[in-house]
Amino acid sequence: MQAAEVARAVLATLPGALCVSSLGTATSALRAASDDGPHFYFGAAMGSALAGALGVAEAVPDRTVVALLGDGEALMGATTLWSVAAYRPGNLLVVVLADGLYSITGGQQLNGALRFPEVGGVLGVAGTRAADYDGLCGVLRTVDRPAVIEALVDDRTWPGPSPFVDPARVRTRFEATITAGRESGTGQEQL
Ligand SMILES: Cc1ncc(C[n+]2csc(CCOP(=O)(O)OP(=O)(O)O)c2C)c(N)n1
Repeated sequence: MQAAEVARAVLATLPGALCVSSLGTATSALRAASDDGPHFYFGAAMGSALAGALGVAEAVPDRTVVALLGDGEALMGATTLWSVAAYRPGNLLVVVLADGLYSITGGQQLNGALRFPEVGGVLGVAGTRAADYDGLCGVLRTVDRPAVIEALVDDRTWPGPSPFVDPARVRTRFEATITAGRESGTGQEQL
């Protein structure tokens, strides 16, 4: 899969989800797949995106929350998986773009295998892998929550839009989306 296909699978399968993307490819992919929709894009703060998503999941328990993470990011912020295991938010899905590289800084290789599903299993968090678009859609529909999913990215086509975002604009749009969902009662169908 390409990173943008992973993001498209998330949006197609969970159309009302609140998405949080990590810096780099994940943010570019989510922007590409959603036509720069009002998601929570991290443009920096490597290692923080899962903590951010966990906070959103706790603050907005009636919406599905998806953390779309680069694999370098996921490793750097991996300790948050222990918090996910402790709080067990039933609305949180973690999707790791598993390409084995720190792409945005020049394609350096990550050390060793990722093993997020196995780590999830040890912690009591559902964990699985998906190698193609249809498989990923099926997993997103059916996996227990919280879950950590490794999505295989073996086509490293750059998604397109810049991963550098205006944090104030990101926050304002994201908050407005949550408020609008509360007022209209939409976005809750996916729980
Ligand atoms: C604490 C910290 N260390 C290093 C960096 C430099 N850096 C920015 S993005 C990145 C790679 C992120 O890797 P991954 O999450 O796999 O995303 P991708 O490169 O594929 O977009 C690195 C090392 C940083 N921003 N912050």
